[in-house]
Amino acid sequence: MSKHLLKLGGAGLLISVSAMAALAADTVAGKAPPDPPKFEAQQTPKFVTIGDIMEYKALAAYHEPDWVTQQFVATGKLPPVKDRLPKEPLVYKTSNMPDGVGVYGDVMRHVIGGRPQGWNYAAGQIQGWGGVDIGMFECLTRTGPLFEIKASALEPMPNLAKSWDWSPDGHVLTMHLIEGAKWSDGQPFTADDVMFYWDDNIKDPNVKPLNSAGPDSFGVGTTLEKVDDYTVKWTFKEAFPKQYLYTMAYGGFCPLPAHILKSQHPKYSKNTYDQYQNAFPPNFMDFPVMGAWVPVEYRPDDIIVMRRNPYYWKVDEKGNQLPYLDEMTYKLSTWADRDVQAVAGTGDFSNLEQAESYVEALKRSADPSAPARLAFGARTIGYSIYLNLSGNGWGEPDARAEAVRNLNRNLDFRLAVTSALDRQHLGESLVKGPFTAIYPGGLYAGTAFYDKASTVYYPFNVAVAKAELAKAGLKDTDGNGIVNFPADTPGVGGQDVSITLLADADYQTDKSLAEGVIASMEAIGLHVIENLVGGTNITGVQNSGKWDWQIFRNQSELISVVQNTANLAPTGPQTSWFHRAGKDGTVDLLPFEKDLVDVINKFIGETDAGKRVDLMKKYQKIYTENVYAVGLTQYPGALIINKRFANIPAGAPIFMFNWAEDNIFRERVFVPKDKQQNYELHPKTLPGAPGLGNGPVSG
Ligand code: BQZ
Repeated sequence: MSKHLLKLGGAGLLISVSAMAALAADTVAGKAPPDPPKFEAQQTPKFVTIGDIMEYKALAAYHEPDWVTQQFVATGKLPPVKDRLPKEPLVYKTSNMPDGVGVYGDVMRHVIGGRPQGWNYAAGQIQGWGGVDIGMFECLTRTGPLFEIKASALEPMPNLAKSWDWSPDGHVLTMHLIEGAKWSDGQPFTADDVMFYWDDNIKDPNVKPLNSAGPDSFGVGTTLEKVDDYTVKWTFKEAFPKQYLYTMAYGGFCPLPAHILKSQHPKYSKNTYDQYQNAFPPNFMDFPVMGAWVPVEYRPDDIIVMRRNPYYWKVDEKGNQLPYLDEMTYKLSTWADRDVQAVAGTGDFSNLEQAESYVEALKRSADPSAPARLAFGARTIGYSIYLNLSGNGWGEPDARAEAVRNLNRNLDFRLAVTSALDRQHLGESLVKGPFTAIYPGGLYAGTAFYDKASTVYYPFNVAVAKAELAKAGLKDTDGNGIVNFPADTPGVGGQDVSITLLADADYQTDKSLAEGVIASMEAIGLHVIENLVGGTNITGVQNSGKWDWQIFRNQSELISVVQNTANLAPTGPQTSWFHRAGKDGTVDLLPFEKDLVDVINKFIGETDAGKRVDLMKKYQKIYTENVYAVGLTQYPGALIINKRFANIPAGAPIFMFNWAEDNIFRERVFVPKDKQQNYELHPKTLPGAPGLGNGPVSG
């Protein structure tokens, strides 16, 4: 515009300067975001390759805790360890273990804010988060530990899938599963478990696994078939879509035991889908897993106790069967209490992620005699306002909600919302100091694919926000300080604009940010109403689409890009967190969203590193210029671990490709003999037979 005005000459110029001043005052102008404040406390990982960490190899001899040999093997209750392990176990290399080969014993005492609904992860049940599901369910590949992999060698780690080959044209991926591995009840793990997870859970429209992997998460039109007991074959429409190997890690493809679940599935029984989902309540103990620990006891609202898996298929280079820790416990409390107990030493682990607790935690752990150490990682905790962009019925909106969706789909409206936010103040209202950074939205500053020059930031400016609201057709027609829907808006014409804001009641940070957003919107005449939902319900509400706006703690795709890449845009009907298919099964993409989907699909099939970087620059520009979501703040998390634990990798972020409960290889963590405590609740016991009310057994 200004260029236009300048051409007008003398008189025009006079008008133009004041007009420009007036216009400049109220016209939105994107600019480069400010650099995050320097944060010296951040630790750096020791970068390696995957080959430096692990391999699959048969060893000459294997070992286990002496009490297992004496109480279970010698008494014939268990076969010898060598017969419980696969042909070639996964072997962790000593050189990558910070404190070397460990010793058996002790427990890691977690405190969590979630509550278990049951063990049926495949049908979307929650196990309580906080590392419960991450520890129980192993996946085809693994990505948590990739924070320590050199960028030039970055690729998903093999896990249950020990190797894979691409066909020359890149459309077929043949995947080789670990051979001879067993579930924790001794039953064989085979391709049938993988096929049951794919055919009867991911592909079954009536079933939605936890963490929302849907068939489109692996590419529209992708197929999977069994070749033999230890080989499966993927066929993709795209060529070399290596991205999907990341999606096959935690949360995307973590098979559950077909020999336990199949008989409860409606396809193979008289059960309804509801009965299938609820077939394994939390008091169904010794539920078979491929993970290192098995749930043996559950006391509602109190605790989940897990004992070592005698069939765990990973060892160290000395042939010691992992894990080293015999027990894992999860105290059922609150997320805030997790920090308090970890710092106090009554709990052993916490992801310090709620900025409000930082000062106290830092003060307490600064004392040399403090029981826990606290280590900051990169700025990978970030919050956004997600605006529901579905204009074709996702979440069955009423007239008011429909009107809000149409506003959300209006760029001027989104420009008003983003310009009304004083992010500096928002961040400092959580915690003072160099922690929080202004986050415009999109990819995070400090991450691999972030490009400052491609990031558009609309600074805080109330006058601009109000002007943009007016441009979106919103004026306060009844003078009560709240703008009104235009008179011709179906069903709500002339009424005050009111917007619901979904937020997770279990996190102080989510609530603080919601209050900050509500106050900021009130200042420009938008009436925002908080809808706090906690516990196991929030995930359901998020997926239902029954919300206008939500405070969202961003997931890994905005940090790593390569993890869950498909979630970066509505590449499929169910892949986006805030724009899913409406009644007719289609996603009513906005024009710039079509560009985002196109960029992401190109990225998924692109193998050239330089082109991938350029694609992400384009993504960031389109995302931030169009305020696809409204970024709020970004800050580093800190890992709090009790000082008696060894083998904690340096610089492990609490969140990047996955949470620290995965990143630190808990199966390799140990407590030196002289530091071991008597905290185990069921010492020298192993999981018993799967079943309701069962529990741990001693030899
Ligand atoms: C970490 C994590 C391990 C889920 C969950 C929880 C759910 C979300 C998210 C985090 C918790 C802890 O996060 O906050 O520190 O232990 O469990 O799974 O917020 O409500 O749905 O995405 O991971």
